[in-house]
Amino acid sequence: MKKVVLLVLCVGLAASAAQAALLSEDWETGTDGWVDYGAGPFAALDNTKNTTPGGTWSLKTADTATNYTNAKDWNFAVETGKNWYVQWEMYDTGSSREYMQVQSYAGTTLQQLVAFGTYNGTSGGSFYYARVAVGGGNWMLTDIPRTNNTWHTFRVEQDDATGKITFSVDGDEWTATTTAVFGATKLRVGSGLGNASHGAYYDDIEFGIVPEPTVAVLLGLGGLLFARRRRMA
Ligand SMILES: [Ca+2]
Repeated sequence: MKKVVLLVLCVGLAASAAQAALLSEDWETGTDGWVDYGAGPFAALDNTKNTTPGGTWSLKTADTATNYTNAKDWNFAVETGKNWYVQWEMYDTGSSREYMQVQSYAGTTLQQLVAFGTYNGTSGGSFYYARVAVGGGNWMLTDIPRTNNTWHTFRVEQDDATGKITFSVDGDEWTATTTAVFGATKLRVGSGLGNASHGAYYDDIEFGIVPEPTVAVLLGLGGLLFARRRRMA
């Protein structure tokens, strides 16, 4: 019995480590580790909107029509696991193009690019857009209603077993599939394209790995055994 509990607890610990976010950013201590994309204008810290409890700062993309700049990149040291998720808060002011991008490169070859946010709808467009650039539908209009000038919780999650990608805003889900399932090598905050001079605010970004179902089940089992042992003690 003891051995089983120990084994399950060990697996549980491993799963906890796997669950840990690879990246967590609330912009309260600067932009260390992030790299500006392009030649400017650049996204910059801003204290007029913020969603972090007790915090001050969010990242604001510049109001601009300039392409191929105005985004911040996080480069992962190695390609992440394929069961990734990314969650963030975004406050859109009526942009034509503002979104989060999960990019995957093999050397200089783009293997995949998944994006979610506003696209081709100045001051509106009624719904958010999702992109699966490789092995999917490229830009797709979701059925998730778009509302500007307020914070929303965006999330994208990839299931590596099925190729299903779940996009959601405040829990309202829309799904797509891809045949090109890869881990991330880069996270890009912002479209890097003109936003019709309506920049967006980004805050509380988290990127991590969803534990495999078997590990999650063992985790639950570990919890049950632990509870049982506590009762027995
Ligand atoms: Ca913040």
